[in-house]
Amino acid sequence: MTEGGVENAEVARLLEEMADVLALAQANPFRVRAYRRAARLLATLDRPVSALVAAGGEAALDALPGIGADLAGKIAAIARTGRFAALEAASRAVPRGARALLRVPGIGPQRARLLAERLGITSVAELVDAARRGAVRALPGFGVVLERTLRREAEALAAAPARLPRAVAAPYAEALVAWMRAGAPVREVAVGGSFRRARDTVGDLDLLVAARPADADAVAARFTAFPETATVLARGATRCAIRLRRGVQVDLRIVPPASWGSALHYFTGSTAHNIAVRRLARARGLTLNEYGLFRGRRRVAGRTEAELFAALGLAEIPPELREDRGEIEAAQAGRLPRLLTQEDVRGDLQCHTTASDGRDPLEAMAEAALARGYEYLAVTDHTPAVRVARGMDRAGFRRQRRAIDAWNARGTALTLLAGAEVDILADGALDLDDATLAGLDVVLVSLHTRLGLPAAQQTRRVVRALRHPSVDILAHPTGRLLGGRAGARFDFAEVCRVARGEGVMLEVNAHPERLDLDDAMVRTALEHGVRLTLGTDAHAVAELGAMHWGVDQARRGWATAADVANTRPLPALRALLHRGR
Ligand code: DGT
Ligand code: CA
Ligand code: CA
Ligand code: ZN
Repeated sequence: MTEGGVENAEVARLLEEMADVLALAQANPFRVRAYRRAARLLATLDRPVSALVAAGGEAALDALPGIGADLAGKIAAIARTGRFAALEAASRAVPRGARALLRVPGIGPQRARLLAERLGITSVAELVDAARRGAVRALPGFGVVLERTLRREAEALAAAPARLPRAVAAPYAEALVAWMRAGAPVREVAVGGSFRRARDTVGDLDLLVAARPADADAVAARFTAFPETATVLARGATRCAIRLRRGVQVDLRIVPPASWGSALHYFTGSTAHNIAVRRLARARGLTLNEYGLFRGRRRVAGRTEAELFAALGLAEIPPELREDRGEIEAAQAGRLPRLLTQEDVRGDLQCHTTASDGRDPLEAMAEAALARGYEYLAVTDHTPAVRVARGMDRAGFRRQRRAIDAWNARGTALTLLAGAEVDILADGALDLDDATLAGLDVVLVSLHTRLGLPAAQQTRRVVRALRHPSVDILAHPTGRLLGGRAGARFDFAEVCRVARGEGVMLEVNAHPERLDLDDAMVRTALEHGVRLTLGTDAHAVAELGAMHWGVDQARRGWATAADVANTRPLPALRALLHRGR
C-alpha cells in the first residue's frame, strides 16, 4: 500500500530534522531546502531506499531529481546504518527544543534560537506561559505586538491536538502489524481507530491483538520492542502504549480470541458510532461492550465483526461510515451504499509533467498510467499565473496537444486527454484564453492564491469561474493542506448548486496532503446531486499511486462508483465534459 514503507519514512524524518537543525544554525538556505526536497521525494518513492541502493548503488540515488552526490552518500549511509552522523553533530550546535518552536507561525530560526537561548523555552506550551507572563516582549526585535501574535498562534497550536496525515502514519501502522505477526504468538492483529475508518488525519494509532491470555505477556514484550519506539508510555497485562520516534503514539490492546470481533468493532469506533450501536443493543435487551454482545451473562456474538452485526440485525457497516451519520439506520433498512472501490477507477483526471512543475515527462507519465491498467489520463499542467510552477502559455498548450496526439496515435490501451489546471484569478476570471480552453479535452480550475478572501467574495470568485462554459472540474476545491494551510472559505452549498446547474464536477484530490474535498464536503456535494472526479495531482510517476487515498476519502463521504466520473469508460466520460455536453 505505502510503497517505500517505514524505512523511507524514517529516512525522510531524519532529513526533515536535518533541515530544521540547519535552519536553526543559519546554514545556507539552499542546503536547507535541498534536505526538505529530498525528504519529500523519499516519502513518495515507490521502493525502499535500501533496495534502490542495493540495485544501483549511490548512483541510483544521485540520479533522482534534486539529489546530488553529497546527499546521495548521506542517504545511502542512513539506509545502511539507520544513523545520521552529520545530524547528530549539527544538533549539538543548536539549543535543545528550539525545533519545536519552528511549528509556530511567525517563528523562524532566528526567533526560535532567541526564545530557546534567552528564555530557555523548549516547547509550545512553555512559549504560551512566557508570553502570558509578558516575558517575550523584551527580547531584541520582539515587542508587545509580536508577543501578542505569538501568544495567539502558540495557544491555538497547543489547544489543537497534533494530528498526523493518515499517509504519514500508514507505513508505521503496516510495519507494526508485520512486526507483531512475525514475532509474537498472535491469533489476529489489526489497526483500528480513526486509521481503520480512513480519516484523513489520525490522532494516534490503535493496535489490537487477539491472543490467548497465557500469551499476553509475550505479546506486550514484542510490542514494546518495536524498533521505531522512542518511549514506552505504559506496559500493562492487556494494554500498552508507546511513542514512536516520528512522534505518533500507539495504543495496544490484547483481547482473547472469543472477543476479537467485538473488540475490533469497539476500538474502530468512532465513539459516536459505538454509543449509537450500544443503544440499539440495549433496545433489544442486549449488552454490548468490547468483550462481546451478551444476553444476560451469555455471550451471543463477538468472535467476528460480521457475527456481531448480524446479531444486531445490521448489514455489515464499512469502517469508513462508522461516524453515526446515518449509517446505522441505513444498515437496519438494508440501504447502505455500495461504496466506490479502487478497482472501479478507470483513469486519473489530474497530473502534471515537466511542461509545468512535474518531475517526469509526458511519455513517462503515460507509460506509468498504462502500466497501472488505466484507460485514460488527463494531463493538466498549470497556467502562467502559477509562477512557482512555471505555468504554460497558449503556445505551450498547443505544443503539448501535438505530443498528446502523437501518443494517442500509437494506439495503446491508454488515451491521454489534453487538459489544464487553470488558475482562477482574483476576480474569478480564468488564466487562459477562451479559444485555448475550448480546444482542450478537459478543463480543471483551481484556487492557488488569495485563499484568505472573505467568504462572500470568495464565493463570487469561484461561482464566476464555474460559469465559464469550458470548465469541467473544480480541482482541490478549498486548497487546504493537511498540517499546513487552512483552505479557502466560501458558501459551499451555493458552489454545489452552481456546479450542479453548470454540469461542473468537483474533484476529490487524492494527494495525501490535500484530500480535498474532505469527507463531509463529499457527502454534501452528493446530496446536491453534484458529480465527483478523482485525481492524484501527481507531479511524478510514483505519485500516480496515490489514488487509493482519494478513494478512501470519497468512501467516507458515502460515494459510490456511479457518483464518480472517472469510473466510466472513456466515451461515457467524454459525454460529461464540455465538448460532449
Ligand atoms: P483519533 O485517534 O483521535 O484519530 O480518533 P480515534 O477514533 O482513533 O479515537 P481513540 O484513539 O481515542 O479511540 C479509539 C476508539 O476507541 C474510538 O474510535 C472508539 C473507542 N473509544 C475510545 N473512547 C471511547 C469512549 O469513551 N466510549 C466509547 N464508546 N468508545 C470509545
Ligand atoms: Ca486513534
Ligand atoms: Ca487511542
Ligand atoms: Zn493545483
